[in-house]
Amino acid sequence: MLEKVLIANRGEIALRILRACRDLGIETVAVYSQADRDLKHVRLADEAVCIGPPASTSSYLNIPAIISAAEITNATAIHPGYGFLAENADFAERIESSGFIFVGPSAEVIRLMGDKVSAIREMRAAGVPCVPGSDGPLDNNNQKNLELARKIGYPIIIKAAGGGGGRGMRVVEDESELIKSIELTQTEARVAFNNDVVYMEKFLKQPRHIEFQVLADTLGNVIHLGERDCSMQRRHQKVVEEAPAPGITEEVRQEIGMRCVEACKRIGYRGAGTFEFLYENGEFYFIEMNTRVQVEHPVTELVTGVDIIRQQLQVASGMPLDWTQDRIRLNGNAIECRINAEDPDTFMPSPGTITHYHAPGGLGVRMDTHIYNGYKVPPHYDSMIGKLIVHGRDRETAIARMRGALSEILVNGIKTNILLHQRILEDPAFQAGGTDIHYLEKKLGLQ
Ligand code: MV4
Repeated sequence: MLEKVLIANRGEIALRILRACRDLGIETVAVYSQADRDLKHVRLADEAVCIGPPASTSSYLNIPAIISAAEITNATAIHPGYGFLAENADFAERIESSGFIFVGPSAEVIRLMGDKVSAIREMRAAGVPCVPGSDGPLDNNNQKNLELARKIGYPIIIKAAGGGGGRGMRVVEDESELIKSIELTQTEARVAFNNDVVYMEKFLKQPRHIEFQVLADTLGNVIHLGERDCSMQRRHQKVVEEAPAPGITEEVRQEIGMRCVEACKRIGYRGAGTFEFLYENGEFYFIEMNTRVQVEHPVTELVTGVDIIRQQLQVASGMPLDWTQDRIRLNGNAIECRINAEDPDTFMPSPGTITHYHAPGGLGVRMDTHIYNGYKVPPHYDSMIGKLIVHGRDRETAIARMRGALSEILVNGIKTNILLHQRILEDPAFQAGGTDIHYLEKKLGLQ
């Protein structure tokens, strides 16, 4: 097993990783910025190292500072969590070349999936269903691009190979805007990602966002843990997630899940990963792969019973997965509400001191958070301060538990989005299940 893990992250996920290490008897090193001295996991870690000023670029994104912290504490491995450097192939490479274990896939695979064009090429070759499109980079042959778009049918979407998560894309409604849109997306991509490669896809108008969780070890074993529905989002920020996705049959789940497993085997994947799909009219279309653990992993943990972070740590040490596919059964439903420190009207971050915090509780209620009475939410980072996750034997039970938990939770001193969650939980379309990716923005626009 790994001896000492450096946690290269902050907030609730740093605490989540620390707890998994503690379960496994692994020593922990916390790294923190000057604004994060009072983080809960910094107190609980065996050792803690300040890696720089509050700005992320000087601390949690500072590769030499993090590697130095691993060196002075004799850490053996580094867990990146999500965000920050989690999908930075150079970070993974420098960790390994410095003699540490990176808790995640190889730098090569991170790079392969980070380039959306090569990711789609691999997935198509593995039999994963993809969006009809250019199947590769667009060249600057206007006639060819016009023909391709006409064949696919408008609207189409131009995406940057270096983009992802909603960055670097442009919808084209008709032929008259195509050439101009390709050039604009290329120019923006050159500036944003230092890579002007773009590709074309059919634009799906009202899809759902459904993603499959996979786990792979270094002995050739790969399993999937079913799917999550993350369609309830605003400006590419997920707000509520659930597992399983409403309306997906066990047969379809196994069909798509096995395609993801095959794709992992093909690319030599290691650790936890997520295949993102758009789902429309009963069809799945792969769009991106995330090579990290995700914020919403707990809903999958609650329906499968698999400790995903523990599996990441075990696989990184060379151990086999604890689970085989035939033992994975989905039990009931889980829902996660992301609790943000934000203004309920403007959605602007609302940092400050939490004067009173009361945690919700009871059977099937889990609160993943680093906050406590008197904790000061710093203004320098993401506004998410915790995740409330519930589990029930069916979706109705899970919804009832979430409504109860939301009515119990108290976060005073700062503004939060708890009221928004209560409104979503009361929404008839949410209660029916299966709303599309535009639903929440439309609902908010009408208020
Ligand atoms: C799309 C799409 C429609 N058609 N691709 C946005 C984030 C990035 N991961 C991919 N995105 C989209 N790609 C095709 N061919 C619509 C979106 C999209 C979206 C996807 C998932 C979750 C929320 C979204 C919000 C707006 C647009």
